[in-house]
Amino acid sequence: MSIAADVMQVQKPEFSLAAHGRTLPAERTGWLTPTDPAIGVDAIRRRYQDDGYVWLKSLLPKAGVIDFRRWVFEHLAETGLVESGSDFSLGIASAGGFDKSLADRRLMSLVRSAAYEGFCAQPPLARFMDDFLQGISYLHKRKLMRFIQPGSPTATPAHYDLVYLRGGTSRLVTAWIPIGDIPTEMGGLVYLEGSHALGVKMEAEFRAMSGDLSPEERISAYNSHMAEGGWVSKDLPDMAERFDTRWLAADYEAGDVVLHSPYMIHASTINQDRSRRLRLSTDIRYQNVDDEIDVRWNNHWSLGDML
Ligand SMILES: O=C(O)CCC(=O)C(=O)O
Repeated sequence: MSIAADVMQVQKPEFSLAAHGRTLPAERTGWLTPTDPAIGVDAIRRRYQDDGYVWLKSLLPKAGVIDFRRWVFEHLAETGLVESGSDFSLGIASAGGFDKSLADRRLMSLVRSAAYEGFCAQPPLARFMDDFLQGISYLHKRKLMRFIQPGSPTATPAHYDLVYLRGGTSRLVTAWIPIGDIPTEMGGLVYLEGSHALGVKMEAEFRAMSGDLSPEERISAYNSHMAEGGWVSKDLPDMAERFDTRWLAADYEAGDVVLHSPYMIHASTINQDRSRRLRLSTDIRYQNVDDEIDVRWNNHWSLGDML
């Protein structure tokens, strides 16, 4: 689909975006604006600053992304997660149950693998991030990869990322990378339109009232001033109403990369894919190497690491 055609896409009538038992009303839902990387890095940076995100179409070679998807599901197959005998690059979920504890252990191995390291450090992305950050880009070691089963209630509540990374610079950039196509019905990220300004305000309010906290607590997402363990809210329709704005969704394709500001509020919706595809994505964080680094992120992701 061309980028111009993407802009024209309309709400698919057969399903509604949903999360945490609530459906997003059409009038509170919109679409992300796609960006062609060919507009150049200065224009991309301007869009990122204006909108709090930039959805870069086909930044990465699609074949490499699909190949990595295949590799991940091959290594999760033993857990019963993927339909046996299917093409692993499709990532079709098995109809029966799977061994969640084994899958969690495998996932922790996969995020420590050379293959994943290579995927995240692939030259088109690394070079782009150097240009984007106007210096040498630093990729945080703690990197997350997530799979979401079709029909599962799992959805990421609304939050902004700085809450988890308050121990260094605020000049951070998150790259959210779909590993395979993630059309809206598969529950990709949704962004609260214009919310990077809200995140800045919330952060200033938090700083103003955090004088009673110890330095460790002040940078922890789980301090006593944070509602619901650092989440802003699980009620996405209520947030859109409260701030009189919309949640922006997209039909992401393999090869796309979305960059978002650490103040931009985002969430995910549930995976409702009728063809039972697993949603697979990674979210990784960059900054300029010369800015202060939050040392708590100098280790690989571990489940329950409270970061
Ligand atoms: O993929 C998800 O569900 C959440 C990702 C996220 O919160 C992020 O990229 O910052």
